[in-house]
Amino acid sequence: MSDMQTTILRLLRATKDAFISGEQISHELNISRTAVWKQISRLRQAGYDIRAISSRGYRLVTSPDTLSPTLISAELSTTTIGSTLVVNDETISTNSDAMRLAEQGAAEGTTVCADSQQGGKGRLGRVWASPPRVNLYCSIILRPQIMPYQAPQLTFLSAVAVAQAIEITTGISPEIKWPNDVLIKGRKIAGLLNEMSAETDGINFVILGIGINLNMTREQFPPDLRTPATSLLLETGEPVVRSHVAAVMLNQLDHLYNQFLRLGFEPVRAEWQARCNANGRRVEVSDGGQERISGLFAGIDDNGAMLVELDNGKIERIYSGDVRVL
Ligand code: BT5
Repeated sequence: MSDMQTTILRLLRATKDAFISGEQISHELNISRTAVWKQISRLRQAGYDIRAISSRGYRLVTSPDTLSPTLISAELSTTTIGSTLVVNDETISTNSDAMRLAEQGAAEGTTVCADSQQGGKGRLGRVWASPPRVNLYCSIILRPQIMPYQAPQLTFLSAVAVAQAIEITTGISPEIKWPNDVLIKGRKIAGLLNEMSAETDGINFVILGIGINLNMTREQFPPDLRTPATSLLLETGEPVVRSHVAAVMLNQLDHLYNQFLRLGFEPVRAEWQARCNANGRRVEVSDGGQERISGLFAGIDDNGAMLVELDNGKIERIYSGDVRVL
C-alpha cells in the first residue's frame, strides 16, 4: 500500500461514520481530485468498501479483514513497539518465533503476529486455541533494564493494554483477573504469556505473548475449556477489523511501556487494580492440590504477587495458583 493510500485510510477512519469530501482529501495530500479518485479505486480493489456520494465525498464502510503489516502499521503511532513488524500466515507459536528472533539479536519492540497457530501456548504447558483468520496472536520483544524479579510486572502492562484496546474499539470495559486473564462478564477473552531470558543481574529480553479472541464463533472454541470463554464477536454481535484492534492494542502498550520506563510500576498497578475483578471481594486461592486459602483481596505488590488479607488480619502473598472470586 502506498503512503498516499495509507493517509487516505487514516483520514477516512478519523471521520468515523461521516463523509469526508474529495476536496479535503486532495487538499491534505496536495494532489488533484482525480488522483484522489484513482487512489480510492485502488483501495476498493484491495477490498475496502468505500462509499462515494458526489455532493458529500467518501465514507469507509468496511475494511478487508486481513492481518497485514501494512494495515497495522498504517494505524501505529508508537515509538518502540512494532518498530519491526512481522505477520506470518501460520506458525507454531508467535512466542517461539519471537524467542528465536530475540536470541538472534532482534531489536526491542520487534513484534511477531500470525493469522493462525498450530501450537499456541498457554501457561504451564497448556494449549491456546488459535484458529485461522479470526483472532489476534502476537508476541512482542522487550529489552527493559530491570531486574529479573520485576519481569512479571510486564504481564500486568499487557493486561491493561488489552483491556484498554477492547474498551476503545467496542466500548466494553473488560475486567482483569489475577494474574493474566482478561474477562468480559466472567468469560475469558484474552490470555497473556510472558517468557524471558535473564542472567542473575539483569534481563536479556522479555517476550510478551498476547492472544485475543476477536471474531471467533462459538463453534471454534474447543469443547473442553477450563473456564468459560468468549470473543468480541460473541459479545457485540459485530465482527471487528483485526488489524485495527491490533494497532490500537500496540499503541496502548507502547504508551504504557514508555510510562513504565519513566515512572516505574506504580501507574500500571493503579490502572490494573482499577480494572481488577476482585476489588472489595473475597477470594479463594488453591494451589491445584489440597491447600486452599481465602480472604479479602488487598491488591498486588511490586512483584505482581496478589495480596490476600486473611481473617486473622495477616497479609498472605500469592505468587501462583487458581483464584476464585467469591
Ligand atoms: C493463557 O494461558 O491464557 C496464555 C495464552 C497466551 C496465548 C498467546 S497467543 C500469542 C502467543 N503465542 C503463544 O504461543 N501464546 C501466546 P493459561 O492461563 O494457561 O490458559 C490456557 C487455558 O485457557 C487452556 O487450558 C484452555 O482451558 C483455555 N483456552 C485455550 N484457548 C483459549 C481461547 N482461545 N480463548 C479462551 N480460553 C482458551
